[in-house]
Amino acid sequence: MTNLDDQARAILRQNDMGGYTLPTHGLYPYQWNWDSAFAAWGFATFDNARAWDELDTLMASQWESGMIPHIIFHQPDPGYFPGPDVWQTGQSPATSGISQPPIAAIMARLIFEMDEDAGRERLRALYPRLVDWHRWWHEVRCTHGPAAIVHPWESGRDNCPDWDIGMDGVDGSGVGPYERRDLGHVHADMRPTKEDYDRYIAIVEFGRGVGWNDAKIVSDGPFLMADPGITFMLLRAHDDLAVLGRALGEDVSEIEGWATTLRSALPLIWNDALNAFDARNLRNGAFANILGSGAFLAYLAGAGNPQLETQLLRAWDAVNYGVPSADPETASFNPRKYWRGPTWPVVNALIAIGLNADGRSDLAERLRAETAELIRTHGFYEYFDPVDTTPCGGKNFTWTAAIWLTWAS
Ligand code: 9WN
Repeated sequence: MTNLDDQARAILRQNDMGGYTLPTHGLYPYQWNWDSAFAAWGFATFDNARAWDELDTLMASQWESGMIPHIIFHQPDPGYFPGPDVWQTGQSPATSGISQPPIAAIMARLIFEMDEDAGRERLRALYPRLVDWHRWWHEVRCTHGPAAIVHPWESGRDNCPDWDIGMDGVDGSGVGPYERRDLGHVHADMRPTKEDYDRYIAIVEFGRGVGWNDAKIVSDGPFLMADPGITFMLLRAHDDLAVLGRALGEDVSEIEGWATTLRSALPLIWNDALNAFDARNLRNGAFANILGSGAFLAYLAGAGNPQLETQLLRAWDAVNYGVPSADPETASFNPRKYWRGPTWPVVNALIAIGLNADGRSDLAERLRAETAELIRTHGFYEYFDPVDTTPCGGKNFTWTAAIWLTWAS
């Protein structure tokens, strides 16, 4: 047991609001979808029951459609914009109107396999909600083949260059005055620009205007892009959900069918010109033509290949610590700007799980060691400059603490 282990556990406890965990106090004062799934994995290293509680509170926010929203606004907090008054989804508890990377089944499998006896009944209770969420992704968001996102926030990699071509088509000029709250917590140089925010809010206003009708948002919304990151996480999550279903004695043929269909769509997000998986604007078919860290989540879904490895090593070798969120050898790279270059411990962990499964334990170990050094040097920050290690974003961050306990230490 090291002092850092103690600190990581203390961060999970401090951010625990009683059944759900905040990403960090101040900057993110609500429950976020994929943050919560990582938190559950972290809790499982020292409190198995609390891990399942975290997944329960997350899945309890499920909409009738099956969607699990990206934010659950359990208690009002003026410290975050846009809050429930902007989203106006009519849910109870209040939630946002979009989703986030579907990693809950991936984490549920990891947690279940840490203690199957303790987890079996907890999993049994959760399983139908996971299936309904995956069905929502398949029926609502995989109609073009790969997984589509209707807002950059759904990707979890908010303002990465992958989305620039889609955001170009969003008109943010009609958005009324609003006050951002993130800039009171973190320096503007590290955060998305005002132009980005105007467009983010314009997309929210569209969803609100159509009463959060899924079909209308997909057919007519201002933004629709295929996300390689979510596609690979969903594919892995389908496979893991099928494993969990079999452990419970369930018929998993429907889930296996979703996975087969999604896997057959992967050629649609392979960009020959880039020699990598790439985001795609589903309104006109154009590729983003930019290498983002979402591409490397291919390993998580068993979809790595030699060309992708060449690209991974090129981007990774161009920095010093961790896989960069955007290609360091392009003009848009910025090592401290949100998702436009920095490295995220959680993304590194997912890539490493994939690399290990692909037989590249040497690369997985390199990624672990680099991530651990960032955390050891600076503490549990949200993300880091991959060139000079500068810690960025929120501190005492839940998912960084969780990743330390489960993978990086
Ligand atoms: C919008 C909570 C979330 C993460 C995302 C990260 C950031 C929110 C924001 O924080 O997004 O969802 O306001 O910037 O990009 O991945 O889940 O930690």
